[in-house]
Amino acid sequence: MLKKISLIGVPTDVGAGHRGSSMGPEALRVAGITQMLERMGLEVHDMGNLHGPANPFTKPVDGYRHLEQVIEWNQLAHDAIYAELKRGHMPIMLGGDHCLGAGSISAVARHCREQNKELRIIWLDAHTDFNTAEITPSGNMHGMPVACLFGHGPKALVEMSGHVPTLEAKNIYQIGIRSVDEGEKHFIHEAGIRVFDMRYIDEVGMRHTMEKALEGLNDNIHLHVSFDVDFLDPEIAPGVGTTVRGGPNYREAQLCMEMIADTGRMASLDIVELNPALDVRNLTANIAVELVESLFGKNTLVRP
Ligand code: 6HN
Ligand code: MN
Ligand code: MN
Ligand code: MN
Repeated sequence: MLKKISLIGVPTDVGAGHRGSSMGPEALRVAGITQMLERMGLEVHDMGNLHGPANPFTKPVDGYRHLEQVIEWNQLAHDAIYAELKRGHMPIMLGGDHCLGAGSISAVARHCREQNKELRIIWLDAHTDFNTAEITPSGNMHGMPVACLFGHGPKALVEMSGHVPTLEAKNIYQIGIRSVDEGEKHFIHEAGIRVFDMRYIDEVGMRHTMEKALEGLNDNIHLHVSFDVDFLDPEIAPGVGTTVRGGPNYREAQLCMEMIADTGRMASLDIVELNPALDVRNLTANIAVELVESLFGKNTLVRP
């Protein structure tokens, strides 16, 4: 079966503390994401970029920076991704900062509800993104999408999927975590989210970690991958706004992607937080494209 892919560029950095992830979609195109997917035998529809409000680059108000713009961009992303799912395409969101995870996953959840499918999110990130206006250290809304999806946050985001909460603990696995804010720690624990942090990966390895995160997948589960590029160790991926040392190295990241590919079940994908303004000769964009190639099964061989 020929899989039809829709690339949706969402060029904004309204949720971040640094300017520049608005250039992410173009950097991924320059790194050859379309040609790579075509080489994999996929039919690629590049839908171009969405158009939304500019970044006013103002200070947080009541715990939220750029709330209005964040809502607008998320609604645009939600609508575009939902439309692609509805016509049977696999959407790949080219971000943009990770605040867009709220809109993207809301669209996927809406679609799953209509199709009577279960949803499983693999959240690849250095951060848990579980802040709220009350506990955020920065006011930056790219640190809040998971909390919004769990029903904690501004009404427009919390309700975007048409069902509150959009996600429950059983729907999400977080992998690669190594930076959790004080308030987030308690909150994550209370919510019961399975967090496979770097300590866990150090102790049991990426293989065992991914076996756990992918166990029990079946025909009735829609697998969504939310790939925050700061998941990767900054030595291989410096082009992000919020680098945290001690992430997966190149091979660990490849193994993670390859094991997802082996399931054959990925049905939607976000690539977020790539910041070309902080990158070196588009290195991080190129690495991201290589990893996405593995997510689509590049290295799948018949094994002995
Ligand atoms: N991201 N936890 C920090 C904050 O400001 O809330 C960093 C969030 C980073 C978010 O990388 O998607
Ligand atoms: Mn930042
Ligand atoms: Mn993130
Ligand atoms: Mn992150």
